[in-house]
Amino acid sequence: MASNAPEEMTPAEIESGYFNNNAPPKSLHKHEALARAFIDLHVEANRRVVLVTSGGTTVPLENQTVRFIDNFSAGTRGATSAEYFLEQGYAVIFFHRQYSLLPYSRHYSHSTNCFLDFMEEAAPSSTGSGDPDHGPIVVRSEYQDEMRDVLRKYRYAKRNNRLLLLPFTTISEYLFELRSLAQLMQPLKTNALFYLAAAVSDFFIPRDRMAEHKIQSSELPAHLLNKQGDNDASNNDETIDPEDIYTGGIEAQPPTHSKKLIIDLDPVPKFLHRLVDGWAPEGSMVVSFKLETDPNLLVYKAQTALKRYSHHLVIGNLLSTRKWEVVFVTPDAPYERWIRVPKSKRSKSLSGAEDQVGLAEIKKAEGESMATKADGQPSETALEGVEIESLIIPELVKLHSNMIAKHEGGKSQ
Ligand code: PAZ
Repeated sequence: MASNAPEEMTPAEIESGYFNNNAPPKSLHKHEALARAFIDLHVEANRRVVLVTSGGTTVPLENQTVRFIDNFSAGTRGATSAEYFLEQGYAVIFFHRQYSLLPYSRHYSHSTNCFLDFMEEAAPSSTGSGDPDHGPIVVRSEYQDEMRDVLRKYRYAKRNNRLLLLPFTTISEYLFELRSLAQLMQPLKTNALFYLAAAVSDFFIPRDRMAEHKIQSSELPAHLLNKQGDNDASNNDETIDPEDIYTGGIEAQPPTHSKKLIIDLDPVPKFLHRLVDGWAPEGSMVVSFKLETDPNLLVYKAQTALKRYSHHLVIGNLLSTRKWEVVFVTPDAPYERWIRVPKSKRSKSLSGAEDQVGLAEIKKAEGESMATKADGQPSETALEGVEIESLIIPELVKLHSNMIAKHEGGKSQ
């Protein structure tokens, strides 16, 4: 039977095409079992559960992967948001890129905050017990209060089973597990929230076109050629219409020179449609993120995503200002709402560009700022070193509560 061209396929056909042609991750069953037990516990307690996705997905170039394409995301947004969701009483499934930032431990991990800098060796005990040359390792006095606070919150979350950590690495692992997790969340009904902050690859190499072994950068002797069991894309003599070749605007034409590695990537199917319309529980809330670098595009792209997938909220952010401002784009009034950390409370960021704050909004409003202060936002003096997630999550929780109330109201009529 001839299959439809991708643009004519229904979302359900695209789903089966993808999941039938790519291998499920080895960890799928184990993660499903962990998630099922976690969800059951919180269904029983009638507690809200948020699935936070965090960090970037990789795109392997070889099946036995030596090289892969990756992206910038460190998982700061996801890990920080997870802490604020826990503070709001949610249980959190933290579905994250392996080795990216984690809730709580993020305060003391990775190169900028090496945990060793927080410690010192104290003087050996004066009581004479223990080795006089070996003082106990302690947290430096200036970090005691902050670390105690973080440690208490972390231990509370662990002791009360409020946080489930599930890792992914590749785009394929992400998609298989996202589908399973969303389906497992069905019994949560309106208590389920999806907070999709991961930076998911837009392009990938399908399994049937992926090299088995490490791609070679120099010619091999003839007797070693074709013994590698590669699914070499160059054997495919099907001609592709130039219209179908996406160059990302970088090259007018695909290069034809030799000695270049040309990687032929397919677009990753857009599964948000299926999440909203099939996998996620009815009445649950779905929030996606939209990242752009061009201020002129941000609001437009967020609005387009909202229209296309008919979900509940798109949170737009610019790469350069994401730690200080985001825009909530909703299907209902006020449609576009900016949340900003006040100027005096912005953390310093080496990668950010503070002079770009406001550009995405100002351009759109032709010089007029449409920024609204988040309702109930603490006063400026109370906002020492504010993380923008501390403003985003309470606003989101209000929207989720409104959705639940509406749903309940609708049922009782
Ligand atoms: O992980 P991080 O804090 O460095 O970055 C967060 C983010 C920019 C990846 C996230 O806020 C986001 O926009 N995620 C969606 C990206 C996208 O697919 O458009």
